[in-house]
Amino acid sequence: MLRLFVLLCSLVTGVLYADVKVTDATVRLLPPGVPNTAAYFSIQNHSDKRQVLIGAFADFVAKAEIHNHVMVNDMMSMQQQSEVVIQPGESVHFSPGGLHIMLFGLKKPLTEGQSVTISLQTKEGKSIVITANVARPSAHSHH
Ligand SMILES: [Cu+2]
Repeated sequence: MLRLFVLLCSLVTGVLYADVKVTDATVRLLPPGVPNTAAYFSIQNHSDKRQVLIGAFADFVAKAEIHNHVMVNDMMSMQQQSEVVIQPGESVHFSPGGLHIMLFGLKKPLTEGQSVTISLQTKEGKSIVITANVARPSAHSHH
């Protein structure tokens, strides 16, 4: 049983390079016709160097950006982030209402349970490739 669980997890969540690990990667499934969506995951830095995310790429959308929700004049709005720093030994959570990968302009409709690939660019010029599972918002609860 445990082995099956581990296998399923590694299929659904993501991978990594070196000492950076991505887990619980999901892309929100929205109603047909909604052009933009978002990706969420947790990223853990097991290395002894800080990791700096500076951008994202996904071939199934026109454009991907790192976003955060911020308060501007008492209004919650989203802003693109030029850097997200993950200190050695720390984790950063991308989750609804906070950091997310904004996915603009879906090239074709997503389906529930589909796997999609997103890569995160680091300041060092590396790509962290994530396999994310397409899921309905209600199917995935976050802290
Ligand atoms: Cu956004």
